[in-house]
Amino acid sequence: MRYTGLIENYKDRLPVDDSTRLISLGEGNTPLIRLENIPATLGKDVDIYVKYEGLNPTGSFKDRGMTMAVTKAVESGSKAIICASTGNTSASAAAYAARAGIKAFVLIPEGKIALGKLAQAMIHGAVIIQIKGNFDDGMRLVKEVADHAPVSIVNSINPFRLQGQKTASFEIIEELGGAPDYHCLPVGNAGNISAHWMGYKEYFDDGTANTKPIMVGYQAAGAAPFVKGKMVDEPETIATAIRIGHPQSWDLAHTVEQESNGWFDSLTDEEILAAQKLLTEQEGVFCEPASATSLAGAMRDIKSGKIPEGSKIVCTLTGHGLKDPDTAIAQCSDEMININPVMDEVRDAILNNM
Ligand code: AN7
Repeated sequence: MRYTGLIENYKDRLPVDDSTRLISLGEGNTPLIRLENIPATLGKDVDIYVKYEGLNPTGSFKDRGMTMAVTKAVESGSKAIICASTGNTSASAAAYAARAGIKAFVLIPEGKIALGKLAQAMIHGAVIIQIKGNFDDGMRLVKEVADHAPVSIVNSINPFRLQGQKTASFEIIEELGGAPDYHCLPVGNAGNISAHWMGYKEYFDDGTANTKPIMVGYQAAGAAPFVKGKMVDEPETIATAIRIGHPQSWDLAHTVEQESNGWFDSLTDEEILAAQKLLTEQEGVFCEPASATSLAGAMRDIKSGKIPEGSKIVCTLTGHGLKDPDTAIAQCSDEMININPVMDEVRDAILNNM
């Protein structure tokens, strides 16, 4: 049967009925790829899978939440949606609004969103409002303006977002035949880690899965409120997707930590970029910097033994590497070989680099 998106696939577990017009681009059903080369380099006997959410229609996990949020906005008669965004939410909102035939307004931090995401928001016809401030400023403004203009907020404070995003856990349990031992995610607002936990609990409570994973959230060192135990006013990281200092799902995320016996930790920008490159070079999987935070953290905790040998680990790769071409190219720019257009020089380039 033709796959037509996660709402259709899980309609018994989502707040829709037969009369709901579904706004879908075929999101969900993303690959769960078993790493074949990286585990050996860690010198540990572990089974690592990456859930490649970059293969959603707009290239990030946001589409899982956006299909639900926009479906419900349209159902309630809304003609416009609004979000603050570090990039991916704006790309997703723009695309789903286009699909629905409604307007999208997106507030983005000036100069701090990756090129691919900006291109997406622009080409889909969103109204782009750049602010001289960061994501947290944008989020504050969105909450304020929603009381003064006819717009539906589609940030993850919209509960339908988390409903859609919980389906990633359903897919993982179905593919693995049970929950993993550990599930590692990059954390910004902490909506996604909270949504995943909802999904795991739902399948556990109805007996579809016999266990629940330990949830581990990794942040960028310059934007790590959950590690510091307090809000961060000037968040800074190369992983612009998670350049967030005032997470919206603060309480939910702490509940996840307690209920799952999990933890939060942080990674430097160098560690994040190294994991991104390792994954591209060793496994052929290209994710954006923020996404590599999950793998970087998992590798560190596997090496130290905090995540024990014998574990089955899922790392969510939240967004596609093509979202941020500038950072990818900057990492590799000295590796290019420049030659004259003659065969000898091509041959030498090959033989010198075998
Ligand atoms: C690639 O687009 O907040 O912890 O405005 O784009 O659920 O916030 C993006 C977040 C991880 C963090 N990885 O997820 C936005 C935005 C990527 C992301 C996160 C984001 P949450």
